[in-house]
Amino acid sequence: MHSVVISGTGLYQPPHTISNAELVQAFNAYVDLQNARHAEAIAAGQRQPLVHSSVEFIEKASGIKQRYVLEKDGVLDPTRMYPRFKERPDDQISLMAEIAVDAAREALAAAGKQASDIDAVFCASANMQRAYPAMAVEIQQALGAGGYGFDMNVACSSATFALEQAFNAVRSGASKCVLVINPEITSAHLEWRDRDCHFIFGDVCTALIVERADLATGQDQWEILGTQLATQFSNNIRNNFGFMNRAEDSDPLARDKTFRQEGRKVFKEVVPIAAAHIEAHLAKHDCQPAGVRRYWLHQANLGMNQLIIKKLVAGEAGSDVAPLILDEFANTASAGSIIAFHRHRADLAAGDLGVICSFGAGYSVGSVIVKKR
Ligand code: CO8
Repeated sequence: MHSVVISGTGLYQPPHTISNAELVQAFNAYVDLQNARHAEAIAAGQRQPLVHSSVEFIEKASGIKQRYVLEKDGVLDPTRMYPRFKERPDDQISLMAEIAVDAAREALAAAGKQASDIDAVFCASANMQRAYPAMAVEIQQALGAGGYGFDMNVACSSATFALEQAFNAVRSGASKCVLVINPEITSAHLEWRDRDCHFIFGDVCTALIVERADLATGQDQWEILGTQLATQFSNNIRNNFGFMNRAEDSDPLARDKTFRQEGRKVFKEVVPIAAAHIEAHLAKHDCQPAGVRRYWLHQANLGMNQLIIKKLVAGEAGSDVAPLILDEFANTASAGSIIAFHRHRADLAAGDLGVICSFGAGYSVGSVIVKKR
């Protein structure tokens, strides 16, 4: 078995931000339009009026202050409330692959590697732009990488689940250098007209280079000590969009064809699952939670991360031990813990231990224990 390192990371950050104030203004304008349109039915008691959103609620309930998006005008148009992307011809690179190539180039440069050094590409993300050809194969071709590629989806845990596949491929000798890439265009599958969740997500792409330690030449290397994945079925986070919709004669714009969740239940059920998962994984490596220098947690909700860190080390999220990026990026599905790792690791010293952990729909939880070399 070979030792395996993460030797480079990359981040594609979309060009537009939407502040909570902008988001709430657009949402409330949509609510007013809808209520005016259905005024008679509302007055007759046949329909409930829609209710305004508020910046105070969003910041208190989630910790999110803004999000990056690839397209802003469509989202903020109260007569539309979703992004406006142009359909691309088959001979043009897809939007998912385009942002992936950008993040991948940064990760390659950080690792001191050429695209031709890559012999596997795992495109792991909460939603895929199309069924086939795989985005991973498109990214492989656009970069000029070798080997093979495939797409995989485990919702918010896609990145950690892909890291385990990369770890296994490299340590077994099947691959030398794997690109794990997480293009998350959440704006296209968020229901921006739903007050309960319209503030939750943002767009981004992260990239990781996972390679054999004896072949790594980059300045910043993180040995992967172990990975642990778990799933447990739950309907509390769900999206019924899929290739069967047409054959089922279902409405492609129906509410269940975009992200929906029972946020309170998710919060309550996932926090103990994630904390116990991390603790058990560390125990397998004879480590105590307090011996971990940094936790790069999934970035869905400030309160969830506070509770997990309190359970693990009696500490606080948003501190040195568990940095937050969700205030700036919102929930970026599988990319959140990787953005935290990308942004907040330069100050750690050789020998320091860290844990990357994701949790989300499925339910799914994935943890990766790393040591700075
Ligand atoms: N403005 C003002 N008030 C509001 C708003 C709003 N926007 N929304 C709700 N309220 C009100 C409610 O009406 C309610 O009022 P009342 O008490 O009078 O009934 C009150 O605020 C409280 O509402 P909630 O109980 O819903 O609020 P919470 O405190 O639970 O906070 C959260 C809501 C922030 C959603 C919280 O529950 C949470 O973050 N839960 C965890 C969510 C989570 O981590 N989900 C993970 C899903 S991500 C994943 O796995 C990937 C999926 C694939 C990606 C898809 C991309 C699109």
